[in-house]
Amino acid sequence: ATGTGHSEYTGDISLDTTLQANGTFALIDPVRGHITKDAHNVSSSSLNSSSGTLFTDADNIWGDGRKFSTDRATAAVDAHANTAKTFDYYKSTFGRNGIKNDGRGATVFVHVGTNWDNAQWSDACFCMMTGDGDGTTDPEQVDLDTMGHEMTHGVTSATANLRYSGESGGLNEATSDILGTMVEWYANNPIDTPDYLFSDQSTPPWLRRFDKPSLDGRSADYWSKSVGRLDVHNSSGVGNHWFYLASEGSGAKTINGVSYNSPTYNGSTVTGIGNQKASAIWYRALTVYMTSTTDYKGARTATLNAAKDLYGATSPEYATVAAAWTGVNVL
Ligand code: ASN
Ligand code: ZN
Ligand code: CA
Repeated sequence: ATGTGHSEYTGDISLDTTLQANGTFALIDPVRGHITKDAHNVSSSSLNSSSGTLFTDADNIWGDGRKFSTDRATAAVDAHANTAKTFDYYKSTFGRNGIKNDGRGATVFVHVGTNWDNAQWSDACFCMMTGDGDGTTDPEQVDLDTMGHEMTHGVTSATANLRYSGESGGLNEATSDILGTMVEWYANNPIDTPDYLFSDQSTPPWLRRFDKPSLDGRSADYWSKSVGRLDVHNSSGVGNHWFYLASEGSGAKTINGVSYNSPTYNGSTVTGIGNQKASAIWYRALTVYMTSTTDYKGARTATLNAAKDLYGATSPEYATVAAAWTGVNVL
């Protein structure tokens, strides 16, 4: 069935739902297979796939469009639709049929924990868990780039399986930030407009950014031999900065009303190839060349191999991949 959702972050949208035998509609996506449940504030560490309750509704019109809504279905509208958008991004861009490329849909939980200002993917329950934000400035963690980020953790687990510590952990996080942000570019929603800011809607003004990751006060702009000792959400800065440079090039630029200014190591200059090509190169590197122990030096090799496959070793795309890594001090 096709319902109507009054979402928090993307206005009024259509929702793929299922009419059940008892005459009520449920947040079961019949096309992509994911289902969306209320965790009823159970904590992330206590959840499993059979926890919580499936969202159901009599008239197939869901939510009230408000952040911090008292209507518990509102966060579910965004979570359900943005999971569908992520599925569609992978299918139409890369021909990937779901997280494991086997058509199986995940379980999506909203209202996890109490004032849990986070979201995560779990391989164990094949589920995404989203919290309600901090209760003051950060609303429910169900916006497009966040859902794209968490679902991409599942894709990474099913492919390169980058170990979640050290430099491979930074690459794992960068993969989720990069491809999660590409879901936002794919959706091209006029309210949640595409940008190079991560979690800008649910953690305003943003949680991380790609042009100069160190602006968050924690993330690395460049590789150094100690970068793998940072938290994985900060060593990811090297990969995120590579993605911005490869996509848009070095220097200052305003895109969709947001100003960026991306520095490079040793003043090297990079000419951008656009984020579609840069992300296609990353995805091929992730799914064909990276392994659980790939580090930043290995990522340079993996993306160069991917660029060679896709565009040729003498292409401008190949040259940009190399220049962008040099720009983040991965040599
Ligand atoms: N939102 C975080 C992430 O996906 C949650 C975590 O660190 N487990 O990386
Ligand atoms: Zn993550
Ligand atoms: Ca964003």
